[in-house]
Amino acid sequence: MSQPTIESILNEKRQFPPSEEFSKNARIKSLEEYQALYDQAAANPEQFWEQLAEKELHWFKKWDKVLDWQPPNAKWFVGGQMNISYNCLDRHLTTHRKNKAALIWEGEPGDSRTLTYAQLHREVCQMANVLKDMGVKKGDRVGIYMPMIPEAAVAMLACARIGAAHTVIFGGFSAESLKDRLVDAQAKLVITADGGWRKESIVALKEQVDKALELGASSVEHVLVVKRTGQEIAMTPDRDQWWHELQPTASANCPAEPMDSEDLLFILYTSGTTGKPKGVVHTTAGYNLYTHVTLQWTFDLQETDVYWCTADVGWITGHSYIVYGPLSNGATTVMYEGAPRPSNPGCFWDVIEKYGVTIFYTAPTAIRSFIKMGDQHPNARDLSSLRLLGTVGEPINPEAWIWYAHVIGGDRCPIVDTWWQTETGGFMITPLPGAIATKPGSATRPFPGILAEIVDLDGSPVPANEGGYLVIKHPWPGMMRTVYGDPDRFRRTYWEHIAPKDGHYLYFAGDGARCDEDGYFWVMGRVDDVINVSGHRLGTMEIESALVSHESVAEAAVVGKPDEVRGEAIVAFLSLENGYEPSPELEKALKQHVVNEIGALARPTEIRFTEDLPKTRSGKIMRRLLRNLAAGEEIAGDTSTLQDRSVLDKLRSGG
Ligand code: 6R9
Repeated sequence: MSQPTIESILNEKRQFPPSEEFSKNARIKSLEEYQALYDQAAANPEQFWEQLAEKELHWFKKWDKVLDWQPPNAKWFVGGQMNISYNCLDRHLTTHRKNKAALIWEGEPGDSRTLTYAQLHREVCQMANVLKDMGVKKGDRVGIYMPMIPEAAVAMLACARIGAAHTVIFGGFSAESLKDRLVDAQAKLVITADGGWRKESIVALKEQVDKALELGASSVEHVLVVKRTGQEIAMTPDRDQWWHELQPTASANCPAEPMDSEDLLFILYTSGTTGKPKGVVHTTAGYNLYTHVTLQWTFDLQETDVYWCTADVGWITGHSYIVYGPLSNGATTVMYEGAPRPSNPGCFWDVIEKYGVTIFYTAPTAIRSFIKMGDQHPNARDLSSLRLLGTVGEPINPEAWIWYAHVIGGDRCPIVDTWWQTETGGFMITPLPGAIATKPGSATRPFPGILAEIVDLDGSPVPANEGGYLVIKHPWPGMMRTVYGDPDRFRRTYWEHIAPKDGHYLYFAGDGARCDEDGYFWVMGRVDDVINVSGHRLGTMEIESALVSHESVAEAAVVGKPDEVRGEAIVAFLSLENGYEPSPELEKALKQHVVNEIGALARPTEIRFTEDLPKTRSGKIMRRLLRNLAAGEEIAGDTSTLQDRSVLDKLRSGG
């Protein structure tokens, strides 16, 4: 099995057109139909989105203006009022969907729950009322630190319902990371659970919240705790409340607050190129419309589909495509608390068989780990309910794509490889499965309304098949609006790397890509200091800051190296303070230190001690060389700017 290298992807020429059967029943049935939508949207994006906003969503008040674009600040549906929780719940209750399954949940220990639209609406209203009673008001921020249980979705929708912005923090983050995010967002309340399942063990979530508050998350006044794992936890009187004690008496009547289109919906923190994660800001109406339409067309949603996205709600994929996109469409969305592990390698396939999942959406890293676990697990289950597959998070190597299509999809299901980001809100480059022939390893063509291009640093388009920077030329409704509390960073990070072209601002995604002669995009990966481990974005600077905060570390440089299953693995090069010597114990302690500072997802795979790091004459660490070293490759390119060549020689010889 190999990683997507330039060679393997350049040599990939296979094409998979949709079957006639699939296209015939699809929402968008042909390349011509896609092209017509694309052309119409490109000619007049505002009109394109306006028509969809009218047709697809409920509005309390119509907008005055579709787009107000003062680069880099976009406002969509200015003057309009709506509520995404209303669009996800209330409007389905007057239809045949009232008693349709909204959320099917499968727990790690084998328990399960199904909530119909009416039941989900009821719980959301109850939690919204509890939040109000606990002092949460429109405009406040609420932290959500939860396992994958229905209450995570209930909490998000309850916040949206009363106009409080949520910031979901992935349950794998440490107390320290949780604290940083709660402080940055100035969260007033945190919704958590006693614990969550991680494979066979329990993660003590509430304990982490207690620690985060001790560490200085002083804006937090109250904590609402859902009982999940049942272990003994500390409850601070007046500050902490149990959900199961408040729910029974909470009123199920809570009308959705009319929100302005551009009111803050949520903040989601993501890694960037500095040590401090950025709070990506998404607002109400544009995000609702964008996730709604992209899901409907890309996953060709039909009324009877059972749709399962395996992401965690702590990431953007969970926000857009477990909770908001599916529910806004009135679909049935599956949520699974477990994870494949040696003792239960077939658990995903059991879920598909048990619920008759028709659409399955997962990540390349998961696919590669299934390949390792063996075909016997999926082969022993009935996967014939599946009709469409998706992937997201990193480039998929053609070999994994082919395996997915064959072993999981039975050569019958189209694969949608969706390229997008926390910042984009929803899918940007993706096949529409009834219309676009797929090529393994390519996310294919831009979604209608998305004007994507590959350019050089001056913003000039590069010729077909040449590598360059992936940019977007026109605003779209789901785009991030700013970095929370730091508009300057927003401008610098996304809008100033590439020069504006002919007065047009270009959104810089941070990815390198090429576009082939058929207009298909091939995303190659990050071009900045962000690495992608198992589909999770991590800033190398974040991990370096964590390492140098340890007393023994003088200097640290972190790079990614290719990894068969995870895509990239974390390698840290360290020099130590005087008085410290490299040892296996210190290595272990340093790895644990990173886990404490950031979370288990950032644990370095490898630590290499060195006397000095290779630097340029101006003192910049030459990461390019370290990447070569970590991968065991020849040092590529120019090394003439290196300050001291002997550093490199020592590193090569392992010293
Ligand atoms: C949705 C999500 C975004 C980064 C992005 C890119 C990589 C995501 C991809 C892909 C190639 C795909 N990425 N999908 N690369 N093909 N289909 O993953 O958001 O966590 O913000 O990561 O992930 O490098 O820039 P996020």
